[in-house]
Amino acid sequence: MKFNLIGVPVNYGCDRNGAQFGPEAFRQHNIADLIKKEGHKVQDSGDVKIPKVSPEEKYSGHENLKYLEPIAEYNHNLAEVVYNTLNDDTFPFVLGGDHSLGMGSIAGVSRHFEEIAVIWIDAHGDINTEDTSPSGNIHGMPLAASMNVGNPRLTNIYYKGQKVKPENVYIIGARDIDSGEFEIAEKTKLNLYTMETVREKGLANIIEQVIEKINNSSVDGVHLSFDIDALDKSIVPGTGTAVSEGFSLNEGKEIFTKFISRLDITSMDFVELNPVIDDEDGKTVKNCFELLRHIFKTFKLREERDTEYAI
Ligand code: 4U7
Ligand code: MN
Ligand code: MN
Ligand code: MN
Repeated sequence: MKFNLIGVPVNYGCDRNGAQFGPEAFRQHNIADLIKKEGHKVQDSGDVKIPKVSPEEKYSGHENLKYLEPIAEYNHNLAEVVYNTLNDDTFPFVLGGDHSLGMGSIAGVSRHFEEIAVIWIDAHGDINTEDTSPSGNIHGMPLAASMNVGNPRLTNIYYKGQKVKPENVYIIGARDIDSGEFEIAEKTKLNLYTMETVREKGLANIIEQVIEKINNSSVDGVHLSFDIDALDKSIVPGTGTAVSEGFSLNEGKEIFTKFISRLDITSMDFVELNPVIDDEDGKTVKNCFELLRHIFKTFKLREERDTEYAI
Protein backbone atom coordinates (compact mmCIF):
# COMPACT_ATOMS: atom_id res chain seq x y z
CA MET A 1 0.00 0.00 0.00
CA LYS A 2 0.97 3.63 -0.27
CA PHE A 3 0.66 5.84 2.80
CA ASN A 4 0.89 9.61 3.08
CA LEU A 5 1.92 10.95 6.47
CA ILE A 6 0.17 14.22 7.26
CA GLY A 7 1.44 16.07 10.35
CA VAL A 8 -0.90 18.32 12.32
CA PRO A 9 1.21 20.07 14.99
CA VAL A 10 -1.67 21.58 16.92
CA ASN A 11 -2.63 22.03 20.58
CA TYR A 12 -5.31 24.74 20.31
CA GLY A 13 -7.99 22.08 20.68
CA CYS A 14 -6.73 20.77 24.02
CA ASP A 15 -5.36 24.09 25.29
CA ARG A 16 -2.36 22.44 26.89
CA ASN A 17 1.28 22.58 25.92
CA GLY A 18 2.87 19.56 24.23
CA ALA A 19 0.38 17.96 21.84
CA GLN A 20 1.74 20.19 19.05
CA PHE A 21 5.00 18.19 19.23
CA GLY A 22 3.31 14.89 18.39
CA PRO A 23 4.14 14.83 14.66
CA GLU A 24 7.78 15.73 15.39
CA ALA A 25 8.03 12.81 17.84
CA PHE A 26 6.58 10.34 15.34
CA ARG A 27 9.06 11.50 12.70
CA GLN A 28 12.03 11.55 15.08
CA HIS A 29 11.34 7.93 15.93
CA ASN A 30 11.20 7.16 12.23
CA ILE A 31 7.63 6.28 11.52
CA ALA A 32 8.36 6.46 7.76
CA ASP A 33 11.10 3.81 8.08
CA LEU A 34 8.81 1.59 10.09
CA ILE A 35 6.15 1.74 7.37
CA LYS A 36 8.76 0.96 4.69
CA LYS A 37 10.13 -1.96 6.69
CA GLU A 38 6.66 -3.45 6.83
CA GLY A 39 6.67 -3.50 3.02
CA HIS A 40 4.73 -0.37 2.09
CA LYS A 41 5.43 2.78 0.14
CA VAL A 42 5.39 5.95 2.16
CA GLN A 43 5.49 9.67 1.48
CA ASP A 44 5.37 12.55 3.93
CA SER A 45 3.50 15.66 2.86
CA GLY A 46 4.86 17.52 5.89
CA ASP A 47 2.86 19.55 8.35
CA VAL A 48 -0.47 21.20 7.69
CA LYS A 49 -0.30 24.97 8.11
CA ILE A 50 -1.54 26.09 11.53
CA PRO A 51 -2.31 29.82 11.89
CA LYS A 52 -0.42 31.43 14.77
CA VAL A 53 -2.48 33.22 17.40
CA SER A 54 -1.72 34.42 20.91
CA PRO A 55 -3.42 33.02 24.03
CA GLU A 56 -5.10 36.43 24.44
CA GLU A 57 -7.17 35.63 21.37
CA LYS A 58 -8.39 32.35 22.87
CA TYR A 59 -11.98 33.45 23.38
CA SER A 60 -12.21 35.98 20.56
CA GLY A 61 -14.39 33.71 18.37
CA HIS A 62 -16.80 32.46 21.03
CA GLU A 63 -16.94 32.42 24.82
CA ASN A 64 -17.01 28.60 25.05
CA LEU A 65 -15.05 27.65 21.92
CA LYS A 66 -11.36 28.25 22.54
CA TYR A 67 -9.31 29.14 19.45
CA LEU A 68 -12.37 28.75 17.21
CA GLU A 69 -11.01 30.67 14.23
CA PRO A 70 -7.52 29.11 13.92
CA ILE A 71 -9.00 25.65 14.48
CA ALA A 72 -11.58 26.12 11.73
CA GLU A 73 -8.85 27.47 9.43
CA TYR A 74 -6.27 24.75 9.86
CA ASN A 75 -8.96 22.08 9.52
CA HIS A 76 -9.83 23.45 6.10
CA ASN A 77 -6.16 23.06 5.13
CA LEU A 78 -6.07 19.53 6.51
CA ALA A 79 -9.26 18.53 4.70
CA GLU A 80 -7.75 19.64 1.40
CA VAL A 81 -4.59 17.56 1.93
CA VAL A 82 -6.62 14.48 2.94
CA TYR A 83 -8.92 14.89 -0.08
CA ASN A 84 -5.99 15.26 -2.49
CA THR A 85 -4.22 12.26 -0.94
CA LEU A 86 -7.25 10.02 -1.51
CA ASN A 87 -7.64 11.26 -5.08
CA ASP A 88 -4.03 10.19 -5.55
CA ASP A 89 -4.93 6.61 -4.55
CA THR A 90 -2.92 7.02 -1.36
CA PHE A 91 -3.92 6.29 2.23
CA PRO A 92 -4.00 9.43 4.42
CA PHE A 93 -2.36 8.72 7.80
CA VAL A 94 -2.88 11.80 9.96
CA LEU A 95 -0.49 12.38 12.86
CA GLY A 96 -1.68 14.57 15.74
CA GLY A 97 -1.74 16.87 17.37
CA ASP A 98 -4.89 17.14 19.40
CA HIS A 99 -8.16 15.56 18.29
CA SER A 100 -9.73 18.76 16.95
CA LEU A 101 -8.10 17.60 13.70
CA GLY A 102 -10.80 14.93 13.38
CA MET A 103 -13.05 17.50 11.73
CA GLY A 104 -10.62 18.21 8.90
CA SER A 105 -9.81 14.56 8.31
CA ILE A 106 -13.45 13.58 8.15
CA ALA A 107 -14.32 16.55 5.93
CA GLY A 108 -11.63 15.57 3.40
CA VAL A 109 -12.56 11.90 3.50
CA SER A 110 -16.28 12.56 3.16
CA ARG A 111 -15.77 14.76 0.10
CA HIS A 112 -13.94 11.95 -1.65
CA PHE A 113 -16.41 9.13 -0.92
CA GLU A 114 -20.16 8.84 -1.48
CA GLU A 115 -20.92 7.79 2.08
CA ILE A 116 -18.52 7.12 4.93
CA ALA A 117 -18.41 5.34 8.27
CA VAL A 118 -16.32 6.71 11.14
CA ILE A 119 -14.90 4.48 13.85
CA TRP A 120 -13.90 6.60 16.83
CA ILE A 121 -11.73 4.77 19.37
CA ASP A 122 -11.42 7.00 22.40
CA ALA A 123 -11.88 7.26 26.17
CA HIS A 124 -14.15 10.21 25.37
CA GLY A 125 -17.16 10.79 23.15
CA ASP A 126 -15.87 13.99 21.53
CA ILE A 127 -19.49 14.94 20.80
CA ASN A 128 -19.71 18.10 22.88
CA THR A 129 -20.88 21.44 21.53
CA GLU A 130 -20.38 24.96 22.82
CA ASP A 131 -23.58 24.42 24.84
CA THR A 132 -22.55 21.16 26.53
CA SER A 133 -18.76 21.41 26.85
CA PRO A 134 -17.49 21.80 30.42
CA SER A 135 -14.09 23.02 29.14
CA GLY A 136 -14.60 24.91 25.88
CA ASN A 137 -11.83 22.71 24.43
CA ILE A 138 -12.64 21.91 20.83
CA HIS A 139 -10.83 18.52 20.89
CA GLY A 140 -13.93 17.35 22.80
CA MET A 141 -16.23 18.34 19.91
CA PRO A 142 -14.97 17.12 16.50
CA LEU A 143 -17.30 14.17 16.12
CA ALA A 144 -20.39 16.28 16.89
CA ALA A 145 -19.34 18.90 14.34
CA SER A 146 -18.77 16.20 11.71
CA MET A 147 -22.37 15.04 12.23
CA ASN A 148 -23.53 18.66 11.76
CA VAL A 149 -24.14 19.24 15.47
CA GLY A 150 -22.71 22.42 17.00
CA ASN A 151 -21.39 25.80 15.92
CA PRO A 152 -21.69 26.65 12.18
CA ARG A 153 -18.02 27.67 12.03
CA LEU A 154 -17.21 24.02 12.84
CA THR A 155 -20.04 22.22 11.07
CA ASN A 156 -19.26 24.06 7.83
CA ILE A 157 -15.53 23.29 7.68
CA TYR A 158 -14.37 22.62 4.08
CA TYR A 159 -17.94 22.43 2.81
CA LYS A 160 -21.33 23.19 4.26
CA GLY A 161 -23.13 20.75 6.53
CA GLN A 162 -23.02 17.12 7.55
CA LYS A 163 -19.93 15.03 6.78
CA VAL A 164 -21.03 11.72 8.31
CA LYS A 165 -24.46 10.39 9.23
CA PRO A 166 -24.82 9.48 12.93
CA GLU A 167 -25.97 5.97 11.96
CA ASN A 168 -22.50 5.50 10.41
CA VAL A 169 -20.63 6.63 13.52
CA TYR A 170 -19.18 4.05 15.94
CA ILE A 171 -17.65 5.22 19.23
CA ILE A 172 -15.74 2.45 21.01
CA GLY A 173 -14.19 2.42 24.49
CA ALA A 174 -15.62 5.68 25.88
CA ARG A 175 -15.56 5.87 29.66
CA ASP A 176 -15.51 9.59 30.37
CA ILE A 177 -18.63 11.01 28.77
CA ASP A 178 -20.21 14.33 29.77
CA SER A 179 -23.94 14.42 30.49
CA GLY A 180 -24.68 16.62 27.47
CA GLU A 181 -22.81 14.14 25.31
CA PHE A 182 -25.07 11.31 26.44
CA GLU A 183 -28.04 13.39 25.33
CA ILE A 184 -26.49 14.05 21.93
CA ALA A 185 -25.66 10.36 21.52
CA GLU A 186 -29.25 9.42 22.24
CA LYS A 187 -30.78 12.11 20.09
CA THR A 188 -28.62 11.38 17.05
CA LYS A 189 -28.81 7.58 17.49
CA LEU A 190 -25.13 7.14 16.73
CA ASN A 191 -23.58 3.80 17.72
CA LEU A 192 -22.05 4.19 21.17
CA TYR A 193 -20.14 1.28 22.69
CA THR A 194 -18.99 2.54 26.07
CA MET A 195 -16.25 0.73 27.96
CA GLU A 196 -18.97 -0.52 30.27
CA THR A 197 -20.72 -2.17 27.31
CA VAL A 198 -17.42 -3.52 26.01
CA ARG A 199 -16.67 -5.17 29.37
CA GLU A 200 -20.19 -6.53 29.69
CA LYS A 201 -20.48 -8.02 26.18
CA GLY A 202 -16.81 -8.72 25.52
CA LEU A 203 -14.50 -6.86 23.16
CA ALA A 204 -14.59 -9.57 20.47
CA ASN A 205 -18.40 -9.42 20.32
CA ILE A 206 -18.45 -5.64 20.04
CA ILE A 207 -15.86 -5.65 17.26
CA GLU A 208 -17.89 -8.33 15.46
CA GLN A 209 -21.06 -6.23 15.73
CA VAL A 210 -19.37 -3.14 14.36
CA ILE A 211 -17.83 -5.06 11.45
CA GLU A 212 -21.19 -6.61 10.57
CA LYS A 213 -23.04 -3.31 10.76
CA ILE A 214 -20.50 -1.54 8.59
CA ASN A 215 -20.27 -4.35 6.05
CA ASN A 216 -24.08 -4.41 5.84
CA SER A 217 -24.31 -0.66 5.32
CA SER A 218 -23.83 1.17 2.04
CA VAL A 219 -20.64 3.04 2.90
CA ASP A 220 -17.75 3.11 0.44
CA GLY A 221 -15.14 4.58 2.82
CA VAL A 222 -14.22 3.91 6.46
CA HIS A 223 -12.26 6.43 8.50
CA LEU A 224 -10.69 5.21 11.74
CA SER A 225 -9.82 7.88 14.28
CA PHE A 226 -7.62 6.59 17.08
CA ASP A 227 -7.17 8.70 20.22
CA ILE A 228 -4.36 7.09 22.21
CA ASP A 229 -6.23 7.84 25.44
CA ALA A 230 -8.47 4.89 24.52
CA LEU A 231 -5.59 2.87 25.97
CA ASP A 232 -5.26 2.62 29.73
CA LYS A 233 -3.74 5.52 31.59
CA SER A 234 -0.86 3.30 32.80
CA ILE A 235 0.38 2.64 29.25
CA VAL A 236 -0.11 6.15 27.86
CA PRO A 237 1.04 8.65 30.49
CA GLY A 238 1.98 11.00 27.66
CA THR A 239 -1.48 12.16 26.71
CA GLY A 240 -3.35 15.18 28.03
CA THR A 241 -6.58 13.50 29.13
CA ALA A 242 -5.56 10.00 30.28
CA VAL A 243 -8.32 7.86 31.80
CA SER A 244 -8.06 4.62 33.80
CA GLU A 245 -9.88 1.36 32.96
CA GLY A 246 -8.78 1.62 29.34
CA PHE A 247 -7.75 -0.93 26.71
CA SER A 248 -4.53 -2.91 27.20
CA LEU A 249 -1.93 -2.87 24.44
CA ASN A 250 -3.00 -6.37 23.41
CA GLU A 251 -6.61 -5.27 23.18
CA GLY A 252 -5.48 -2.33 21.06
CA LYS A 253 -3.75 -4.78 18.74
CA GLU A 254 -6.81 -7.01 18.60
CA ILE A 255 -8.98 -4.05 17.61
CA PHE A 256 -6.65 -3.14 14.74
CA THR A 257 -6.12 -6.74 13.59
CA LYS A 258 -9.84 -7.26 13.19
CA PHE A 259 -10.85 -3.89 11.77
CA ILE A 260 -7.99 -3.73 9.28
CA SER A 261 -8.31 -7.31 8.09
CA ARG A 262 -12.10 -7.38 7.82
CA LEU A 263 -13.08 -3.84 6.89
CA ASP A 264 -11.84 -1.64 4.10
CA ILE A 265 -10.27 1.08 6.26
CA THR A 266 -9.44 3.95 3.91
CA SER A 267 -7.89 6.59 6.20
CA MET A 268 -6.72 7.02 9.78
CA ASP A 269 -5.91 9.55 12.51
CA PHE A 270 -3.44 8.76 15.28
CA VAL A 271 -3.79 11.54 17.84
CA GLU A 272 -3.27 13.10 21.26
CA LEU A 273 0.33 12.06 21.90
CA ASN A 274 1.93 14.68 24.17
CA PRO A 275 5.68 13.96 24.32
CA VAL A 276 6.24 16.75 26.88
CA ILE A 277 4.35 14.90 29.62
CA ASP A 278 5.53 11.39 28.71
CA ASP A 279 7.45 9.56 31.44
CA GLU A 280 11.25 9.62 31.42
CA ASP A 281 11.54 6.32 29.56
CA GLY A 282 9.27 7.54 26.78
CA LYS A 283 6.74 4.86 27.60
CA THR A 284 3.91 6.40 25.58
CA VAL A 285 6.01 6.85 22.45
CA LYS A 286 7.28 3.27 22.80
CA ASN A 287 3.76 1.85 23.18
CA CYS A 288 2.49 3.96 20.28
CA PHE A 289 5.23 2.56 18.06
CA GLU A 290 4.47 -1.00 19.08
CA LEU A 291 0.89 -0.41 18.04
CA LEU A 292 1.91 1.37 14.84
CA ARG A 293 4.15 -1.52 13.81
CA HIS A 294 1.23 -3.87 14.37
CA ILE A 295 -1.07 -1.65 12.32
CA PHE A 296 1.22 -1.54 9.27
CA LYS A 297 1.99 -5.26 9.56
CA THR A 298 -1.74 -5.98 9.47
CA PHE A 299 -2.26 -3.73 6.44
CA LYS A 300 0.48 -5.73 4.67
CA LEU A 301 -1.09 -9.09 5.56
CA ARG A 302 -4.39 -7.87 4.26
CA GLU A 303 -2.85 -6.67 1.02
CA GLU A 304 -1.08 -10.00 0.49
CA ARG A 305 -4.27 -11.91 1.18
CA ASP A 306 -6.22 -9.71 -1.27
CA THR A 307 -3.69 -10.16 -4.08
CA GLU A 308 -3.64 -13.91 -3.49
CA TYR A 309 -7.39 -14.05 -4.00
CA ALA A 310 -7.15 -11.83 -7.05
CA ILE A 311 -4.80 -14.40 -8.66
B1 4U7 B 1 -10.22 14.02 23.52
C1 4U7 B 1 -13.99 16.56 27.97
F1 4U7 B 1 -14.88 17.49 29.91
N1 4U7 B 1 -15.13 15.76 27.62
O1 4U7 B 1 -15.04 18.10 26.50
C2 4U7 B 1 -14.14 17.94 27.34
F2 4U7 B 1 -13.96 15.58 30.11
O2 4U7 B 1 -9.90 14.31 22.14
C3 4U7 B 1 -12.70 15.92 27.56
O3 4U7 B 1 -11.02 12.77 23.46
C4 4U7 B 1 -12.47 15.91 26.08
O4 4U7 B 1 -9.00 13.73 24.26
C5 4U7 B 1 -11.32 15.05 25.62
O5 4U7 B 1 -13.35 18.81 27.67
C6 4U7 B 1 -11.06 15.20 24.18
C7 4U7 B 1 -13.93 16.73 29.48
MN1 MN C 1 -9.88 11.16 24.35
MN1 MN D 1 -10.50 12.30 21.34
MN1 MN E 1 -7.13 13.87 25.01
